[in-house]
Amino acid sequence: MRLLTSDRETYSVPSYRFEFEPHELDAIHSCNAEHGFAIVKRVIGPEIISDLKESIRQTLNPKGDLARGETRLDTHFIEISRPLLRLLEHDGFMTIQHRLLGTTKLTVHRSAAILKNAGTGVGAWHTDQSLSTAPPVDANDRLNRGNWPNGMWFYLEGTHPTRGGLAVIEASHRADWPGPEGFDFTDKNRKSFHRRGTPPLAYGAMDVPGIVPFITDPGDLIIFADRTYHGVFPHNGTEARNSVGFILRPTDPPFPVPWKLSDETLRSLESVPDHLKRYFDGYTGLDRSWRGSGN
Ligand SMILES: O=C(O)CCC(=O)C(=O)O
Ligand SMILES: [Fe+2]
Repeated sequence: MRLLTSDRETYSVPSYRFEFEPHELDAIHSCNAEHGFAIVKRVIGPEIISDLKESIRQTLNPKGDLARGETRLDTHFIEISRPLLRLLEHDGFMTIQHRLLGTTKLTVHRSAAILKNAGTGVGAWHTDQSLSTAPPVDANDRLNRGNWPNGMWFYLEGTHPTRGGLAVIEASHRADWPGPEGFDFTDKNRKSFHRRGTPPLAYGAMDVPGIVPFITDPGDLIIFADRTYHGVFPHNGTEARNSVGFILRPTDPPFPVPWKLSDETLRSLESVPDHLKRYFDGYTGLDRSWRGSGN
């Protein structure tokens, strides 16, 4: 057990290895399968990092008016970001995707850019996965029903508990995970958990048993499994935090969705270079206005 000291608290972190070099494909896959997460060091270099940051700036903060404590999110980033699109040509990144997904025939599933300024509070604990068996309520609920990793993130300043860093709970991806000791799930779909005896609201403190706070460098890839629970530390740093998520899925079997691609999405797909078009075979986009009948 190593001890990690952040500004206010000291955490113990796992003694097993969870950081890998890009070529350690089997170890990356096994770590994610066994513990629910893995970090791959130095996947992308400084040029791609700065291109991605610039692309986030143009998309989320073109006027430079991001307020202190503000977070902005874009969920169709692959449709507007050339640097993100170019990751589909990046051997190191794609080889990891191939190993995790078990095939080279891949489709873009979803993408995100997040810009989080200093002064933001905790991002409450949750799983991205929809564990509902009812019909989906919205597009996120539909898209988050696959068994591929839900976390494929680059935190472009690196991540650290003192400045909006990501943390996961080890082994929380397992179907029989009972929740952290002393906590109950908030609802039947297990979206989050709360301390037993308190109201069933998503837990918003970073003192959960099993927490693994990440400390990464700018080019590192953070992987977590479909169901892995994660939370975000308050951002007590000085600079805005840039992160991008890029999730692919096997092209087969098809992943039908009940909404249509928007005209805007169709237009942006036309400008995808021919040799990358195959990654958009079955691309669904994300219609934020679509509502389903589930609950
Ligand atoms: O902003 C982060 O660090 C995590 C974001 C997240 O968990 C999500 O978008 O589902
Ligand atoms: Fe999440």
